[in-house]
Amino acid sequence: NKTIRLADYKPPGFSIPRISLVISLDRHETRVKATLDCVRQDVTAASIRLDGSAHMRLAGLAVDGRPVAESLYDLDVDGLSLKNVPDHFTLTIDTVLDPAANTRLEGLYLSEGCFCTQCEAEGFRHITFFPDRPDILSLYDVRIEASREHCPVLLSNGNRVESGMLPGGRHYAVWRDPFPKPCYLFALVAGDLECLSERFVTRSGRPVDLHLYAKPHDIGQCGHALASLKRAMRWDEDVFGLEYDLDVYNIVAVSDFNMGAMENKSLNIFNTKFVLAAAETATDRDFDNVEGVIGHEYFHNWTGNRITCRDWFQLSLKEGLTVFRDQEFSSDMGSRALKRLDDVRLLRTIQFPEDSGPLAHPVRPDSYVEINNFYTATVYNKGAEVIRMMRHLIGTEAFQAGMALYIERHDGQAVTCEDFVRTMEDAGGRDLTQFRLWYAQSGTPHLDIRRSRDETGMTVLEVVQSCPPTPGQPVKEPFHMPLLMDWLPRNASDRSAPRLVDGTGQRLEQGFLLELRKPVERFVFADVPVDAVPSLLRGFSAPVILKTDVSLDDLSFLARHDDDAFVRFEAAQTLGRKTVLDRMHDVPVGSGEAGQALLAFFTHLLSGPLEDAALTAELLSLPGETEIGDAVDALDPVRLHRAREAVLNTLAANDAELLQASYTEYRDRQTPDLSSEAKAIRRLSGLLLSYVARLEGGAGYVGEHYRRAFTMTERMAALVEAAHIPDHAADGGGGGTTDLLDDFYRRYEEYPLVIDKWFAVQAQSRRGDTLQRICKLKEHPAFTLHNPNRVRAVFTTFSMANPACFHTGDGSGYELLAETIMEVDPINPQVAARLVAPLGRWRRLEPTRQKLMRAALERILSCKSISSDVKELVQKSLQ
Ligand code: B3K
Ligand code: ZN
Repeated sequence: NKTIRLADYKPPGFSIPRISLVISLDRHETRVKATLDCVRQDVTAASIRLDGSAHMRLAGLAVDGRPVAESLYDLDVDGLSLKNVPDHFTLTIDTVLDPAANTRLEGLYLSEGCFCTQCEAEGFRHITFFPDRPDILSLYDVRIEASREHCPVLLSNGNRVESGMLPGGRHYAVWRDPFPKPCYLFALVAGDLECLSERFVTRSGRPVDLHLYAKPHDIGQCGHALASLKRAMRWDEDVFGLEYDLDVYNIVAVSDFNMGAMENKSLNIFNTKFVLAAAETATDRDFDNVEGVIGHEYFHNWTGNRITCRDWFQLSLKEGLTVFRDQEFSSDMGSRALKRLDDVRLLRTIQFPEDSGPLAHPVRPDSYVEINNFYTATVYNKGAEVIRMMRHLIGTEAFQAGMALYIERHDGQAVTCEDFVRTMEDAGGRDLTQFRLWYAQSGTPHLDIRRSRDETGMTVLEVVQSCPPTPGQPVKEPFHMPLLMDWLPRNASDRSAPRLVDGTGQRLEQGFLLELRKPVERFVFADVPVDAVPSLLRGFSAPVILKTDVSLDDLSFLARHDDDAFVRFEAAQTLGRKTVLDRMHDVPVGSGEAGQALLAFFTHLLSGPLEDAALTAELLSLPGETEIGDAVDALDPVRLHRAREAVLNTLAANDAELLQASYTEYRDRQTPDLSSEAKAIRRLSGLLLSYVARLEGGAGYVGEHYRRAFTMTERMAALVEAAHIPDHAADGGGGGTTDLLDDFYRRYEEYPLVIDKWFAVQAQSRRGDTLQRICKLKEHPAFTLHNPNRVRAVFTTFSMANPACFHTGDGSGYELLAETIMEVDPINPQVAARLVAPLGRWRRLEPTRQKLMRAALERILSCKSISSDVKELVQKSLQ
């Protein structure tokens, strides 16, 4: 298992301007004939190297039509080298594959009888021998042959240029893609699928046929995805001036898929989870996720496909940028403020822990063993934050001009993150030399901000930045970053206008945009009212961990009055965080200062008119255990869990009547539609239910909520609560775990995505016997280790979203996860590797759990046939 390094990058020795594929599909014996037009680029390259894999058989090799003697090529487990080739030649390669045996879901495989492919990052090498790297762009011509009965639909990239019948009940279709593309964007689908179609007319008047393919029983749930696609196409034209470039856009939904979706040129392949959505079977969040992922894959057509990555170290070039684009899209389609809070939460619960643990890596990694292990929250979500910070620093207008310049300069090329930053630098007329450290340095920076008054009455803000060591990077250089802030007068009628008189920054509409560059920066303001409260890191302007000297009193003020949703939310979260930590150190909620402030804030929120239901739901939520635990040394997660539970119970009891009244009010105001108002009301009533469920008679509310549910959002809100209630505590009114879970299962047996939810709520349960129940779920007839969604529903949920259960004191949670990883690994190494991260968190834990967790990792490592995917992560986790 070799380490690949960015420093070793070399341009390809040969280009392959054209490739033609003839693929004759068969479940067990698919034949692929590849014809490659090869042109020497590097005169010193004597031989051509083609990547391959042990999962296919080489059945023929010819140069310019003449079979190559065995002595003239070297075949090994991961490819073949062909010596003494001419400057320009045609290479013909025959391979034979067994798609039905492909459980790795990489390359060509079967999902419920439908042939499909996944080639990013390095799946194409499992289909034919090829220099499998993103900087080789080729024109594809693809002929697919298959049984007419089993595969009436035959799809590949580009346009269908021919089709017809073949003897023996078979037929064929020929697809030609007019755009050169890297092989990771190749795709093929063949199966018995139904289709939902629409037409989109681009702003320059070109009609595009949109087709969404799914299994016949799923097609009724595809409308929202198709409508989302149209919105995404229009949005990219309106916001970035980017138009779709082909006559057809196909999306196929399959149940067995390693990731969310894949942006193959004009033939996106999706996990059904991000396509199917109907109010009875999908939650509001599912609807939003479908829209976001449909948008994401569509936006890749420009940022990813037309302009692609030179090598996989540049993955964030397309992923960070495309996540940024999909976030903007979702913000424009729904609520910008709420979308930002969701994105911040994801960063804090997944990316920050990654960045402070053994798997920390820069947005542009310098080395990898398995590239699939680098499709991470750091590359994707921190990558998007890096783009957003650039926009803050150069300004929105310059950023938009930079995007246009990027497309103009690099369309049709395979480029680097450096190329992107240089374009932004040119467009903004700014030097981003220091800013580039965001691509190279890992770790989450910490900001410590203090305010003071100097002798002349000026207000001084001192900002100290630091970044803890991460693997391979013991010492960090300071980052260049935007800190958006403002001064909030205590008295709303105060008309004073603070001015920045010293320090780099400018006054914008949303506040002061301060620029940090040095380890310590001082900003001096004039005309700041004495009692003004600093509103810091507005909109979460940089992905940092913030520490301030803002008092509890000021936090209470910000939580009530700030006009920036993030700052408001963060002030409330800080009160919550402090209260939970106090409680963990045995300070009763009602007697600690933070606790008192939190209780008062809750009462204030619940007794006033609730202006914005969705934001109120956010303000009434406590930060999660993972997020709070991330700041605790020698953590005992069970102790933290109990403390947080105690705080929640106290909050519920303290405002029992108000909660019950608000809950009933909002429950009764629910309507089954998908308007943002209806969604906000469902969100708040679900949150309120989680509090009233803690009160005397709570199970009754839960049962009632479940029975009255019109939408999956309501039903799930109830089911999540029901799953926490131990059997014996149910009130007989049918609010208990077993009744509702059984009912749910019976109702939705035919809907795998809903059954995933059924598995997940149980894996997330606070019940004391959850671990035993998970072991039983593993034996359930509907459970399978072969379907990634199902594996994640149980094991990602349990290990990432149920700390108290995962971290049981005897280490049995760790063992269960380790065992599962070892079982999944031979089936699907990518899915197995994605389960490893929680076991890498041992350094944060108290000594006993540290030992137990390390033992679980050692156990995996001692397993003889472990994949390189899992091995890389386990080894790093142990370091
Ligand atoms: N680009 C794909 C991810 C492919 C994952 C390969 N292991 C999905 C996306 O980011 O759009
Ligand atoms: Zn992507």
